[in-house]
Amino acid sequence: MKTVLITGATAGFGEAAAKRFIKEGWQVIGTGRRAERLSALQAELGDNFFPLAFDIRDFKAVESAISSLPEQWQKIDTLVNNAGLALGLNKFDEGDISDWETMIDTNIKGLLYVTKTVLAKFIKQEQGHVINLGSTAGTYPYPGSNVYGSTKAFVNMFSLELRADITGKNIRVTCIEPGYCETEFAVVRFKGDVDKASNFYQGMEPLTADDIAESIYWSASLPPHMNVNKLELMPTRQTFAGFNVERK
Ligand code: NDP
Ligand code: 8X3
Repeated sequence: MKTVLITGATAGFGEAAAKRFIKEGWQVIGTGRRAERLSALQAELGDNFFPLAFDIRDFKAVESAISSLPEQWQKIDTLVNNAGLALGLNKFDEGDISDWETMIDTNIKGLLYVTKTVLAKFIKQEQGHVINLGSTAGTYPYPGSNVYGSTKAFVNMFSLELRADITGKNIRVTCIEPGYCETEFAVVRFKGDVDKASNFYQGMEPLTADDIAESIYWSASLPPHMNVNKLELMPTRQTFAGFNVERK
């Protein structure tokens, strides 16, 4: 039986992906800070789901959680680096420094910490797959995306850099880069303002967590000689920001 470790399984893409992999007969290690949500998922999904609560911003916590896995959960085939967040939609000059730090610590440093820890297993096993959640925000700018979009540009690029570094080690690296998708993402971004979050997606039929779970599972389930380098997905009603021209 194959095992996938999914960071951020307490909501959104991570939770949907956990359900998708379980349905296909995989073992799933689901992580996140909200231990009670992980326990609820275990109750729903059964013994093939293993809850592992830790904060990805804390390297020691990452190492200790992953090394504490019971024997039958130690071999990991696929890592889904999904945990992440945006905070605020302010223009850069009105941005909040602690929000920037949280996004950088989570989306960049946390992702690196988990990758380093699990990659050591992949290198020993001579097999593995890292699937990162980048974003269209890492490729196309929009007002208010500044630091968030830049953290995702890091993820998009790091995915290619990692693949270059581990060539020949039989390890796959994929970056999934979605556009607007309605999860708890906007509720977190707007700091609990549920109305503002749902207005963000009004009338444009955003992607769903299940859509993204499908793309994650598809990338993971391809024959081992196939590597999806990157996969960019958008709702049909979303296109590119385009250039903004200010006329005198
Ligand atoms: P959600 O807010 O629904 O879920 C985010 C998950 O990340 C939660 O499970 C949360 O768990 C976890 N997480 C956040 N911070 C930490 C932390 N410090 N330590 C551990 N886990 C953490 O968002 P989505 O499912 O929409 O987003 C998932 C990923 O996809 C993110 O990286 C996001 O940037 C990216 N993305 C989202 C898009 C969208 O439009 N929704 C589009 C493109 C990319 P907990 O709070 O329990 O710790
Ligand atoms: C999330 C997509 O466009 O809301 O990464 O920033 S967007």
